[in-house]
Amino acid sequence: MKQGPVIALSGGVGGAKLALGLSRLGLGDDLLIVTNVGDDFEHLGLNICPDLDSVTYALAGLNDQEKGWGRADEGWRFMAALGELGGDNWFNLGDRDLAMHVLRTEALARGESLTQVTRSITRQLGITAQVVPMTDDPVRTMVQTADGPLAFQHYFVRDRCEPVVTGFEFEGIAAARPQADFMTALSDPELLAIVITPSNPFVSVDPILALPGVRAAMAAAPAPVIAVSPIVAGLAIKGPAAKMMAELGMPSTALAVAQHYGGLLDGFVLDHGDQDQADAVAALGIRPLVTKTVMQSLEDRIKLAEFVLAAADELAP
Ligand code: FO1
Repeated sequence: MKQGPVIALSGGVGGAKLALGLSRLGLGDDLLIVTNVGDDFEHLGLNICPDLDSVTYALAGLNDQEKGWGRADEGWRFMAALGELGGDNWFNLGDRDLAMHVLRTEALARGESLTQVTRSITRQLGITAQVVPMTDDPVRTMVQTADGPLAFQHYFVRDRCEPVVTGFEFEGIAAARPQADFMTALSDPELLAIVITPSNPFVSVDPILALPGVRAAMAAAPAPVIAVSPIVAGLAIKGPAAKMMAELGMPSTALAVAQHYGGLLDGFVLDHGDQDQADAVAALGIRPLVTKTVMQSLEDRIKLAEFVLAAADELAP
């Protein structure tokens, strides 16, 4: 295993799975997981950061594998009491998960940055990889729909991804500064790979790519950029990516995801089920990389992570 920094861009569930695989390769704090904050929102006076929490809980082995978000062995007495008191209960906050939101909200109110509070919490949980927000500035994903704009969690949770999507807007993105360690790692001559995890391209990865200076820094980076398709045989493993693609007039295919990322990519990982799209990916000037991309077990997560880094080694200039 060559040593050197590896950057992974991650959203929630799918990204967190590959992030966990990468974190088991002995990279230590050479692994930098840059996480989307566009899903973040203030709710009941709490600063909620779903993608940071999905990655943190996954790496700490605390995540609920069925739901894909929040903690395992969770209790819902807070939610029950909230309901009794007539509180806003469309967004489920588990009793143990609540500690994360209360601690983070208190730290941010004290003036700590999201980077700082995330570093304290991940260290406390024994996570050796670096987990950072994509920026410490406020960015909020708004989902444009046929009936007007929706805050992300209203679209995703309250309205169960049912509204028809017409586009996205990342409020605050123009003034947002990419997180410092992220930009430093992008210009590190020892950088081994930039991995775009199989998260939702539109609402998990695009916010990171839309940060001023990030695309240019990725293009100039010495390391290959490899994305893992979140679409397998026309379906998203989890979440609304395929539905969004259909509503945006795109085919819900792995190839369409490769086209969406375009010239940014050196390699694109397809599942065996999409082998037939490999030539079309190659025609884009992107190296098609075919393997099993569906991650059910920890073994799957580690194997896919190894595959991606081996491909990066091969694609390195
Ligand atoms: N997703 C849901 O579908 N329903 C929920 O009630 C819900 C609560 C929740 C609480 C904390 C948290 O960190 C995530 C939560 N999520 C919930 C998932 C969240 O909406 C998504 O993980 C991301 O925003 C998209 O990846």
